[in-house]
Amino acid sequence: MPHACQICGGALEEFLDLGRQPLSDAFLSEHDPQDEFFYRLAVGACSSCTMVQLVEQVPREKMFHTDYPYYSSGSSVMREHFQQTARALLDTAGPDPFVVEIGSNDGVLLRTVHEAGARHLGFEPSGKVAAAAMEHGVRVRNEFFDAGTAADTRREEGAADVIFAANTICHIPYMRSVLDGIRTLLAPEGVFVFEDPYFGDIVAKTSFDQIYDEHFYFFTARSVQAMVAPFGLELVDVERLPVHGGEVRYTVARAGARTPSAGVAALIADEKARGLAEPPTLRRFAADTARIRDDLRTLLRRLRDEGHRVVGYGATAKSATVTNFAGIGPDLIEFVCDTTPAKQGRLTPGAHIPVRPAEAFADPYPDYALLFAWNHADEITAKEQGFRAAGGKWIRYVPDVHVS
Ligand code: JHZ
Ligand code: SAH
Ligand code: ZN
Repeated sequence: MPHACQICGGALEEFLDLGRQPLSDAFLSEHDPQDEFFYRLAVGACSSCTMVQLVEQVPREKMFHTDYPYYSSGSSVMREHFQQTARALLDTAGPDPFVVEIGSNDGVLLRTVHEAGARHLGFEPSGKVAAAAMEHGVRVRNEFFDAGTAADTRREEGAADVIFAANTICHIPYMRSVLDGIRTLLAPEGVFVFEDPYFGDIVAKTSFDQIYDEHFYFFTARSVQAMVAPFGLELVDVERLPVHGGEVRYTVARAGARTPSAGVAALIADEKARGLAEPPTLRRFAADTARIRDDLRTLLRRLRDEGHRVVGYGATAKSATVTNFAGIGPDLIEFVCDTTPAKQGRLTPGAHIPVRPAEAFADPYPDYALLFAWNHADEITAKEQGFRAAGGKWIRYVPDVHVS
């Protein structure tokens, strides 16, 4: 039996197997690295609605819980991005809007909405990041958004004029429940705006590390349009974004409420012309992924054998896929530095590489740094100019393995 598409029930055609993987954000205590949860990380495309998705689901409570360690405010570029996004959402909404965010994390976006005095509510199941938002005065419901909690909110607080989500909708396998909830909560003229990594960019850059437990769906304009239609919703605008390696911001409204922009049809036409979710493209993506894994492993082994010091930069969720797929452990990477207190002093999932504070990077500088947080390259290379000045070299693996 082939696996079934979580959107339409069609047959999934598996095109990439990244092997046995741990939870990407489960950083282990140095004393107790046992008892890790593993699952098979594989991706397929639906032969009917084209949605690209994982073939196995990890239960949501295993990923998103009190100690979830990703804090959105850890990047200055992302803070700025969400401040601008919040202002744009408020500018285009009518008077006295009610703004709801799904996956509000540490309040990186809703802080600006709150400071503007607007009514708002965040849904955030992960306890500590939710508490960080509340400390800034942001209103948060410490719950998963789904059909049930959306209906509660509609009853208690009325309809939402704007429902926003960043890097969250693609994390939710139970999409029919979510879209049912959107249909219930959204005001008649309201908009549902969400942004997530774009499968078109993932293929163009062979950024296979965007594939991990939390990233369940890999959206295209075509698959999103098909996904929302059965719920009386319509894709009315798309905007490409440079953040996180290339994303698309999708604007969805009730069917007939707004005229779709020309950009929607143009992006879908471009995806069809590229054969984006079609077998030849997906086979090439899988082959490119295997080549990058082999090149990276070969390079790291050579550097070790030549006696060079190599450290990782950014204990990203993405790096779990790279290290575990390529067999990169503490024998090849001395440690990974990261600014997040919740990750420091721990071991990376599966690969068990120690995570050290950012200050460890220059103490003293290594010969090479493997840039796991490649999506923040501009921000990081700007602040780490001393590394290059000291003769250090960056190793990148997106879109291919190279040293600079
Ligand atoms: P970053 C997470 O992915 C998980 P990750 C999640 N699934 C998702 O979709 C995205 O976020 C949004 C550190 N850092 O943003 C902070 C430095 O140390 O690439 C972070 O731990 N120094 C929700 O984890 C990590 O790197 C720096 O200067 O792949 C970056 O993680 C900067 C800028 C970051 O997301
Ligand atoms: N929007 C932020 C956070 C992304 S991290 C940003 O773009 O940086 C994804 C967040 O979604 C996590 O904090 C996680 O706890 C939350 N999340 C996961 N499933 C959710 C659901 N069903 N409803 C609301 N939030 C959810
Ligand atoms: Zn489908």
